Amino acid sequence: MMLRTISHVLDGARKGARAFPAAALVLCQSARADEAGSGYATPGQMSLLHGTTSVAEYIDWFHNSLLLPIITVISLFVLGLLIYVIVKFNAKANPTPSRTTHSTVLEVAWTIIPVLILVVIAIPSFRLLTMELTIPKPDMTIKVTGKQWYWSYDYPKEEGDFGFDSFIKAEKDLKPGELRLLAVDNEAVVPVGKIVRLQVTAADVIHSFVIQSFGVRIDAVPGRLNETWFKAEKEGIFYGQCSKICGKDHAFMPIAFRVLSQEKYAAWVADAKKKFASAASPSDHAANEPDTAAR
Ligand SMILES: [Cu+2]
Repeated sequence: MMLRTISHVLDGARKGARAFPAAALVLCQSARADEAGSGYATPGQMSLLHGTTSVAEYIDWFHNSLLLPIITVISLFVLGLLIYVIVKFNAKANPTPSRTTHSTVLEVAWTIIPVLILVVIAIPSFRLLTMELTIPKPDMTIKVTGKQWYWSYDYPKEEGDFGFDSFIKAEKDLKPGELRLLAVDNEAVVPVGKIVRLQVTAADVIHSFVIQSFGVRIDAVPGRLNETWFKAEKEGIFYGQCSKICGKDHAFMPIAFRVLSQEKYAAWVADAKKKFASAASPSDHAANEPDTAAR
């Protein structure tokens, strides 16, 4: 009951915070610059990538509207205290210092207030964790395998039964509009508005599968199948990167997910079944890996 009341208050604060014209928030908003469906950082961007799933939007709100204002107020408060002490209590201004060692009121206050702040942060934080960890009934599943240094995607029987490797595109192969260090030869493709369950693992060392715009961050651990999910609300191309130092080409194993309408997705699956059917297993073409082609 109390939790519900607090979460109502937070919802109100959330709406209020959206309209609150604090400088920091304005900065974040303008940096985002309405890049519809852009799943990558733009020059001069501040703050997080704009989310395209409910989880990513919640992360956005949690950071921009709750954590950022709290840390700003705390930092300014501490700065104010420091300046006050420096001016008011330096040896010149205050030659005979007070001998006070205890103040019950102060001690209770500096214990209780931080606890309350942490509780305010903890409630939406746990709610976010619940959103991330409770996987709704999926419409489809994709298996993602992190490898040194590329990703493999496997679409199970229900989705066409094929798999492929996804390598970074070398700079010389980039077509106009493709992004250096983010474009890949084979993008993973998913339909818009569908709940996609990701099963993430690794073949060699620990990697981490991260797509900021989807609010997805999960470790890829050899011998373990981790699960997460997302439901992309708009079409477009969304990029991510490996986020666990995994060896020399850690920085050159981008993740690219293309979100398409249901019809376009079906057409892609039909194509992909033919294109990737010849490879018995995705890792079979490991022989022609463009290993360090990125540089
Ligand atoms: Cu990696």
